[in-house]
Amino acid sequence: QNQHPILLVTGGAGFIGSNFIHYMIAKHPSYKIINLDSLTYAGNLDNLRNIETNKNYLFIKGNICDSTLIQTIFNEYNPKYVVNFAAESHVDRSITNPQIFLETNIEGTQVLLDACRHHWATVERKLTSKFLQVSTDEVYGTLGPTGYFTEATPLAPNSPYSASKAAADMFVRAYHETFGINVNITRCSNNYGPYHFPEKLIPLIISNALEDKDLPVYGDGMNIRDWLYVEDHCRAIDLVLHEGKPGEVYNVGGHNEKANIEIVKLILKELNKPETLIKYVADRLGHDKRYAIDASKIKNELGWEPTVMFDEGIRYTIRWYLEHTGWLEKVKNGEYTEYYSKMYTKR
Ligand code: NAD
Ligand code: TDX
Repeated sequence: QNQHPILLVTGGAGFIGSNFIHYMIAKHPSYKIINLDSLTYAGNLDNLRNIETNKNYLFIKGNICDSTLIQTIFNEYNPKYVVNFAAESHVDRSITNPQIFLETNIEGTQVLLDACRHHWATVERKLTSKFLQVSTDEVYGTLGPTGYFTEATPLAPNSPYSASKAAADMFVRAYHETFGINVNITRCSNNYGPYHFPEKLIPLIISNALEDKDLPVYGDGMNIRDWLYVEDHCRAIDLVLHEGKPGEVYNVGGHNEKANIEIVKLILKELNKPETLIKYVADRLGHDKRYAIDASKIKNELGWEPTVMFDEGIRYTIRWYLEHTGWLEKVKNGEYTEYYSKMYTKR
């Protein structure tokens, strides 16, 4: 077990989870990685094609809310580490259908925590095993024109998505305080990079611009997000998993604040497409104005800093999409087309 630690990754077929599995397989060749994913619309095994046959990798299709399945996996594989990415992750979908966000994001997290509680009951396991919850800066709510979220910022979620992530964070905290299991929570800002599903701003804009379709910009386009290249996030998770202090929360961010409209114009410029494609549309309900992360704790305690500059990361990402038009076309299947027309027609 110590020589070949078992890492259970949930939601590993999604955007960040699949990038994380690629990262960990290369970084820790002695680890056995189990990817548990229910393959919702956002789960895509094409993200993992080149490692499918790796002997250190196993995929299990299943739901994190299924406590019987989770117990079976724990009994059979005895994971040392659990990293929970599995979630409903899109704010707009949480506005149209909040219920599934409660189920997956809150109940699912609690089911995983319960398995850890039962399987890591000895003092030794409490010290050597870890549950890492991949959370988000959105749990802190929204900022005015200045200031940053620190780990001490009170939670004030504004969307059903962020409310469900905040509730899950509270369960993680409670299981640490009450049952003594070793946990960390990471709260990261907006990620971008390969395998990002085209319901999210950056891949949606790239995908529409390539087809010369309207580029929907919510409100005045002046909402600000702090963008981080996905591999920098994966490196932060790896570091917190191995070196994070028990029970601690770590913010992760790019120090890279950009207004949405800036991003859209930059993508248009890179693709040599006209700004006339931009279409200002009705704003998102409860739209958070600005996110910005103070990542000094993870820098001072664990030595983590972002390494990919935005200009470089976004160019690489655009090139990736240009070189993976087959991947993009495949994910824009029936479900996506239906979602897209519901979301954007007459908006
Ligand atoms: P994603 O939507 O691309 O992927 C989610 C994955 O979870 C999919 O593969 C999906 O099939 C799987 N899944 C959903 N419900 C499940 C269930 N009940 N059981 C098992 N698997 C299930 O999301 P993402 O953007 O990769 O985000 C991953 C995690 O990181 C989420 O927890 C999200 O809250 C968090 N996060 C995301 C960002 C971001 O910018 N994307 C930033 C900070 C934090
Ligand atoms: O078509 C669009 N037009 C638009 O103007 C879309 C999809 C988005 N936007 C705006 C809304 C946001 O201000 O762009 C910004 C980014 O939107 P999203 O890509 O939907 O991301 P966001 O809502 O910021 O949330 C993301 O970052 C934090 C992830 O989806 C979350 O899972 C993560 O927790």
